[in-house]
Amino acid sequence: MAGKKTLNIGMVGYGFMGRTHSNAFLQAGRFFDLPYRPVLYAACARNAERLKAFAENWGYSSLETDWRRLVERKDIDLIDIASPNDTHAEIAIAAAHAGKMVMSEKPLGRDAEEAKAMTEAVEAAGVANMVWYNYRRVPAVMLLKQLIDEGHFGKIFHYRAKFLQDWTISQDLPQGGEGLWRLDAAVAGSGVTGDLLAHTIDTALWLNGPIREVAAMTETFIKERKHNLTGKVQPVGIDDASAFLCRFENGALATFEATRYARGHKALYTLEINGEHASAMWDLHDLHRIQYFDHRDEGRLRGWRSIHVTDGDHPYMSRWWVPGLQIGYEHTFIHQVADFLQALGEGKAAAPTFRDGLATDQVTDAVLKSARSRQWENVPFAQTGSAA
Ligand code: SOE
Repeated sequence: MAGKKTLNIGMVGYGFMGRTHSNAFLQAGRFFDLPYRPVLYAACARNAERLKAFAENWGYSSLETDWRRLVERKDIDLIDIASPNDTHAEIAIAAAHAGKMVMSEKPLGRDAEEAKAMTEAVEAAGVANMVWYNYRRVPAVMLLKQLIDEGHFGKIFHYRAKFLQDWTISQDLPQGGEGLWRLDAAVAGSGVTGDLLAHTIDTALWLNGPIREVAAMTETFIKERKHNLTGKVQPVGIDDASAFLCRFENGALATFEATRYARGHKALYTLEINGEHASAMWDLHDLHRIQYFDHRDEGRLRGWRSIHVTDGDHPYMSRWWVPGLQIGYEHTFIHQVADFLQALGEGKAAAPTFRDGLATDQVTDAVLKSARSRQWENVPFAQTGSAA
C-alpha cells in the first residue's frame, strides 16, 4: 500500500457504527486494490475517557471532543458521521462548507428537510459523499441487483420487505441517552420508520426504482418511558412498528413492514421480488444465500434453487477466501469503503449518495404522513440511482 495517496479520516462517534466504519477503513485496502489509503487519523466524541479507549483500540492518532474543531482541521480529508441522527445535518453541512468529503450514517436526516439541506451542501461544495446503507453491499443482494439489471426477472410485479426486531418490548426500557437514543424522537427523528424501514426502502429504490405513493400505518405500543437524561417519565414520540403498501413507478405493488415487537426476531431483514420470469428471496440471517426460481428452466427441473453466494464470480467474493467460505455483516461496510475509494479514484460518485439518501427520507416522510392522515400519500419524485 506504500506510495498510495492517503486519505485522513475524521471519525465522529465511537458506538456500534464507529466500530463498523473504523474496521472497514482499516480492512478495505488489505483486500481490495484501491487508489487511496484511508488513515484512521482523528476520532471525535464528547466523552473523553470513552473516546480515548476507542481511539487506542482502533489506532486513531489524535482526539477531539468538539466536532467543530475536527471539521476545522486542515489535516482531515473526510468526515465520517457515525453519531446519533440529530447530529448528522449540522456536522455534514459544516464539513461540506469546509471542503471535506462526507460520509454519513443512515438515515441521512431526521426528515427529508434535513436531508435536502445536507444534499444541497455537499453538491454545492462539490465534495464526495455517501450514506452508509450497508445492506446494498451484501454480495447476495448485489447479485440480485445484477440479475434484475440484466433482465432475468422481466417485468417486476411485486416487492416485499420486512425488518423485524424485538429489543424494545420491555416497558422498563428507558428512552434517550447512549445506546437508547433510537427511542427518543427528538434525537432519532422517528422510530422504526427511519431506523429499519429506511434500510428496506434504500434497497428497494435501488433494485426496483422510485416509489410513487404509499399508504401506511404506525403504532407506538408503549406510550410513556422514563427518559435517561431527565429522569422523568415522558411520552414516547417514536413509532414502534410501521407498515405500508406502495406502488412503484414501474407499476410493481409492494408491502413493507418494520417493528421492534416481533418476539424472537433480532434483525430479520427479508426481501422478495416476483417478476414475470423469475422470483428471488433474500434473508439477512442467511445473508450469503439467495433463493431463486426461474420459470424458463426446463419444466421437469423447475424449482426453487438455493444459491450459495461465495464463488469467485459472485460480487466481491473473488477478493475474499475460497469458494464455499462465507463472509458476513462487517464485510458490507468494507465493500462500501472499497467502492467509495474506487469511485473517488475514477472521479465518480458512489451510491448511495446523499441524493439517494434524500430519496429514502422522502419515502419515510410520506410513510409517516400517511400514517397520520390515514390516506394514500404521494412521494415527491426523486430519481434514484445517481451513481453505480
Ligand atoms: C437498530 O437496532 C439497528 O442497529 C439499526 O440502527 C441498524 O441500522 C441496523 O442495521 C441494525 O439494527
